[in-house]
Amino acid sequence: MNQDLLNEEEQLLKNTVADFSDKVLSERAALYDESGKFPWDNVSEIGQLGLFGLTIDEEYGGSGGTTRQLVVAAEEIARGCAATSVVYIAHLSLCTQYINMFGSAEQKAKYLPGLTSGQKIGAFALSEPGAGSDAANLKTGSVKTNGHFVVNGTKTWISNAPEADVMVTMVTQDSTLGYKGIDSLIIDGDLDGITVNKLNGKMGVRASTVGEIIFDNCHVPVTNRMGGDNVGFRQTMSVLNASRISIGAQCVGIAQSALEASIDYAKTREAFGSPIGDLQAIQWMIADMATETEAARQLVMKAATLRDNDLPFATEASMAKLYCSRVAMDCAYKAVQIHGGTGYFAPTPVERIFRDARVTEIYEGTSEIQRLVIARNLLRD
Ligand code: COS
Repeated sequence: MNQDLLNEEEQLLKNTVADFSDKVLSERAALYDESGKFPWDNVSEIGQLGLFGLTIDEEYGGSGGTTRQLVVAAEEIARGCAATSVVYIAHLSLCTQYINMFGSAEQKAKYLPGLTSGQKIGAFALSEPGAGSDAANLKTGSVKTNGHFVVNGTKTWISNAPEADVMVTMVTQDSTLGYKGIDSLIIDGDLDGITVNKLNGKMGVRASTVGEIIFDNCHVPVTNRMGGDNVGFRQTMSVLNASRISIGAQCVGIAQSALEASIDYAKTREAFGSPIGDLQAIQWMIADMATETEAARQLVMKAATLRDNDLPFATEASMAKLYCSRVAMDCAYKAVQIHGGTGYFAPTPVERIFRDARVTEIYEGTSEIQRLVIARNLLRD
């Protein structure tokens, strides 16, 4: 055990990913932010490090490991490049993990090896123009016919969609049944009847490409449905519960990068005859950022440790997502304040971090949805 309360394996992983983050990801982050291009080289190197296999069964090409290890990796990736961490989490914690948790042996054997190596890119298609927070209200329809589900409808704001080879997609056989009519299908991105339009104009995490997916009489083999009738929504909620821990870790990485940039700047920038770090106003901001970031990290670790021990963790996962996204925003805000005019201009890292942090309060369940989940769980018990 060490100062970070990580065991030997976790610390080794942290050191490896931190080194990659410092030497590779953070060096490329500004350029990717500017270009908005999908970070193929980062993805390929993450694959070579074996990080796409974390928490996925070794039998299917994964590297096994714990949720704690996954959050250690996700935090470090996000510290170097928040956009790359979005690609990572959408691919691993949503798409790959969904198949790992709910796919049949045949589905896992077919899809997981490509996803865990990073040779195939995964996406998770739940949101629709009329169904974001109210996920059960989705309308993308599927009609079973001759060994296929014929899928029609539109998904939107789907991370990784423009590059995706595999899309775990939620559809309904009968929208009047609400959440009970929902199925989850594994859809190959190259099937006929799929059009993906890249969505431009994102405020932050710009290298994490996002798309609208239009299904027009897309024939998906019935063997690509995960589980039986009426289970898709509950499966989806379980996957989101787990993935919210990864998003919490991503927020801690963003907050940590804001803190580190602020400490560096406070040591070198001079005002009133000495480094601004000598000023109490700056010291207090740095102290608050460090305290909040550490508290956020421990909340993520608690949720991860509960999951690793097969204990209920959904409430803590939502608490982690809610609190850590707030901390990411707060630290990004203070980091820009500490940098003053410099921090308001690209390409200072904090200008980018400020924009990157904002979406964490929105995707994978808004802060309002996290509060709803936490309160419902507390009031039900
Ligand atoms: N974990 C496990 N099961 C859950 C769950 C959770 N967090 N939330 C709901 N369920 C289950 C319920 O237990 C219920 O199953 P049973 O009938 O077997 O008990 C079923 O799902 C329906 O639940 P509920 O009636 O609560 O559904 P609602 O439509 O009222 O609300 C919320 C569900 C709002 C919690 C859900 O729609 C949600 O999480 N929305 C946000 C979705 C999201 O994160 N979108 C972002 C897109 S991905 S980037």
